[in-house]
Amino acid sequence: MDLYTFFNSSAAYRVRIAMALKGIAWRHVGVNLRAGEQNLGEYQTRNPSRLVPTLQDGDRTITQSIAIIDYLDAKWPVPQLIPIDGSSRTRVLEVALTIACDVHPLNNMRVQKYLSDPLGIADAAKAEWIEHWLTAGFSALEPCLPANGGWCVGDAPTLADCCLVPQVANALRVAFSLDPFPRVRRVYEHCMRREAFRAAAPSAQPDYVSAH
Ligand SMILES: N[C@@H](CCC(=O)N[C@@H](CS)C(=O)NCC(=O)O)C(=O)O
Repeated sequence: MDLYTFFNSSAAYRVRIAMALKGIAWRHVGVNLRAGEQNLGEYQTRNPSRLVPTLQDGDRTITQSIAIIDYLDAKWPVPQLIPIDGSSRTRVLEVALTIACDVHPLNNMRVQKYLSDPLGIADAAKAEWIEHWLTAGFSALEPCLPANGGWCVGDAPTLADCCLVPQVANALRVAFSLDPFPRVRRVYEHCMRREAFRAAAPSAQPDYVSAH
């Protein structure tokens, strides 16, 4: 199974966590977003959104990190990352979609680029933009998370944790303060104690380079 990934893509990071939690072996196929490889012919045909990740499983090509994790859950149900039913399913999806729909897209690379050119937004104003949407997103998440740490929902990792950890990692990369969000910080720290989350981290990837 091939995962088209980039070390600091947080959407790919979600899938890497899911694969590590399930113990699935996969082959790393690097798509260098900084070099614009997502826009090149071969990759664009595979993923017309020109975004990573893409999962290739035999003749199945799957895009969208949450659809990929849902696919993995169906094929390797242990551990189940999207609960089948009940209130925990709803809460897992609430947390995951707050991140994947309401926070992450606003600060994505192509959005940043568009703010610069053609809109001509200066770097300082772009930094404000990022801070603003991170604050809005984490403010929405904070009351949904457990007060005393642990996993986002229930007593095992789920899709919600797969989404939360990469978003926090992104925030820390731009020196965003988690001080107003103690629940977010506690869940993040709890997740990072588990080897699967560390193995999926940007710094553990073969294409990792340390410059931002
Ligand atoms: N909704 C998509 C988002 C994918 C996405 O935005 N990927 C980013 C990296 S985290 C990307 O490829 N960005 C390239 C660009 O902005 O040109 C998913 O969940 O898979």
